[in-house]
Amino acid sequence: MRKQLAALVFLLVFLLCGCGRNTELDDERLIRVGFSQLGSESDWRMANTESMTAALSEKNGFELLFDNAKQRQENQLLAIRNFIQQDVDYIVLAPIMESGWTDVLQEAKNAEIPVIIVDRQISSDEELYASWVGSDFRAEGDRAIQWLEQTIHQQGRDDEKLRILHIRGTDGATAQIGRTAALEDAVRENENWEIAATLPGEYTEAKSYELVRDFLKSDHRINVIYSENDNMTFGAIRALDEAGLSYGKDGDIIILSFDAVRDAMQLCLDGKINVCIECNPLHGPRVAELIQRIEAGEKPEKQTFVEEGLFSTDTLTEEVVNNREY
Ligand code: GZL
Repeated sequence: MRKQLAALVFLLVFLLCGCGRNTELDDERLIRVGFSQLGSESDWRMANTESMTAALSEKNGFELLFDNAKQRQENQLLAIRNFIQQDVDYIVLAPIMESGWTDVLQEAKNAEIPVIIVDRQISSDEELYASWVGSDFRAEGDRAIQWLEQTIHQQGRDDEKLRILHIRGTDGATAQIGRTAALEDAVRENENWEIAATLPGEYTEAKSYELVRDFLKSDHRINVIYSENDNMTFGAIRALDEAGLSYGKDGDIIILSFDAVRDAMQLCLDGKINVCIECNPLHGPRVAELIQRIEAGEKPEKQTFVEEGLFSTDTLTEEVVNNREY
């Protein structure tokens, strides 16, 4: 009788401890994660990669298979299929754009490999991924517009014609969609505002510099630059300097810049950028926690938005800049 009872207890303990996703996983085995990063186009992206690779490290219990797609969606699709072939435990995807993922995510689902989406969103059915973590990009844009409306009002310029140079991020990226929509809606609502030009800067400093330089050859009549990331702002500033135009706190052109990476925050402190709208890249710990929760048998929420703010040249301090993690 005692032997039967002991066997029953052992069986119960064995069954109970197998409640996570990988019941055959013993504690020592590393969780194998395939991470498809879209590229290395900006300071923000480098900070994101650093955060992800630091969190999904061996000392944290992970074996990371990392792939940099160099800004090409086809490379991300190849990487994901490779991760499936290697039978990883999880796939993490930082998608370059929202469309084009359904087939490959269905393949991952068929292989019973959970997928976590990070940063930009995808348009595929949410049943094809376990969870998404990132920013509310429309809210970022609305935050920028609210600051601009308040600033123009405080300067007594409500009745002045505003010509806005819009430097847009990669077409189809959720960040571009949200930030652009906020600006376009604001221009419709403010009859004195107009978009002088929209330049497709693709989030890079080099492309933005070329486009702004060429624009300024034929048109200097702008009061505002709405730049959808800091690296494009750096390129624009280089072109403004070459054209001899003033900008920032004491200049003729107001600059709004998204991301709030350290170099942009320093320019904001120096009065060169009027406002930095924060976009938090430090998703590594959140993704690692999501994976651990799935391992423990939990079903995490489909979406997690990160907290973000805004820093203006009037309120920013040296201490805040020095304490920036990225
Ligand atoms: C935003 C991210 C954008 C950043 C850019 O979450 O997707 O891509 O704003 C980056 O700097 O290149």
